[in-house]
Amino acid sequence: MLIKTIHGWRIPENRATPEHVFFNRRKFIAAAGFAGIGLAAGIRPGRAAENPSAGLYPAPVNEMYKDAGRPITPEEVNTTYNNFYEFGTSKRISQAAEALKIRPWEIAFEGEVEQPFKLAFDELLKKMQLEQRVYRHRCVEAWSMTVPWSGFALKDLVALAKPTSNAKFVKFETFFNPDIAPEQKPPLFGAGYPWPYAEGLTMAEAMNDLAFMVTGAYGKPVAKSMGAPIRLHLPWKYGFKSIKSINKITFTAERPRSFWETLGPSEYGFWANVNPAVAHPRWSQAEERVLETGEKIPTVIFNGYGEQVASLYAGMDSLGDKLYR
Ligand SMILES: Nc1nc2c(c(=O)[nH]1)N[C@H]1C(S)=C(S)[C@@H](COP(=O)(O)O)O[C@H]1N2
Ligand SMILES: [Mo]
Repeated sequence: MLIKTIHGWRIPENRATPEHVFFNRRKFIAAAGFAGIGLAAGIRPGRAAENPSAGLYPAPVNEMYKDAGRPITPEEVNTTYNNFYEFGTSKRISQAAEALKIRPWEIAFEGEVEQPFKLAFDELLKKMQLEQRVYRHRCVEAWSMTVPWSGFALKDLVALAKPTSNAKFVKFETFFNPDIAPEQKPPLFGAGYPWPYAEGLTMAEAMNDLAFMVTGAYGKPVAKSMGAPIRLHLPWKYGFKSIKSINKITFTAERPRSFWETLGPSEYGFWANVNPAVAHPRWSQAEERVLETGEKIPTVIFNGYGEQVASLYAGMDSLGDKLYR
C-alpha cells in the first residue's frame, strides 16, 4: 500500500484546515496600515526583480478570457495557500517552495516526437507569445479560486514538440529533487509517494484552446509556490490535473498513469472533469468554498467551461464513473 499518511485531500471538507485563522491574521496585517503592507510585500514569494523574465509581464490580455465572472482571488492568498506536495502536505508550503531553483530550467520533450529534444525555459519563452487569461480553478477538495494567469496555449507547445501520428496522449512530469523537496526524501518505512508528480491528457484535450501553459500570474512571473517556472492550468478539470513546475513532456501511445491515480484510482482518476453530480467517494462535489470570502456556491459541470470542452467527452456517461474518474 503506497498511502503512507492521510493527505489533505483525503480529509472531508468540514475537517480541513481552518482557513479563518489565517485569513483573520491577514486582515490584521492589512489593518496595521502601510508598515504592515510593506512587510507583507517584502516577504512575498516570487519577487519579480530576481527573475530574468520579469520584463515580459504583464502580458497582453486575451479578450476572450479577460473576465471569469468572479472576483479575482487576492494574490497574497493564492501564493500562500497551496497544494504542492513535494514541499509538504499542508497548505502552507510557500516558504519551503522558495528552495526550488528555477534557473537554469530545462524541459525535455520525449516519446512519440519526430526528434526528442531539450529546451531551456528562457528559450521557450522567446518562441511563445504570452497572453493573460483569467480562469476559475476548482480543487477536488471543494475550494475554488480565480487567477489572472499569463502564459500560452498548450496547443502551441504541442506544435513546437512535433508529435508523430502515434501520439495519443501527453504526459507531464515535475522535477525530482529530494535535496530541496522534503516529501521526496525516501520514507523510513513503506514505499512513499510515486514521485515525480505526473499528469496526463489525451491529445484532443491538449489541443483544446482552454488548456494553458502558465508562466506568470498577477502580472509577474508565477510564484514558486504556484508552480514556477512553468505549470499547466486546465480550468474544466479538478486542480490536481494542473501539474506544477514541469520539466518533462512525453508523448505516448498508451494512457499515462498520474501521481494521484496511482495512489487512489477510485478517488482521483484520469479524466477528473469537474462534475457536481458525481460525489467524491468521501464528500459531495455539489458546492465549493470560494477562497478568501468563504462563500459557498454551487459547482457547475466542467466548472462552467462546457461550451468549449463538452464535445471532447461526447458519448461518455456524464453521470457515471467515466467523466469523473
Ligand atoms: N507538482 C505538483 N503539482 C500540483 C500539485 C502538487 O502537489 N504537485 N497539486 C495540485 C493541486 S491538488 C492543486 S489544487 C493545484 C493548486 O495550485 P495552486 O497552489 O497554485 O493553487 O496544483 C496542482 N498541481
Ligand atoms: Mo487540488
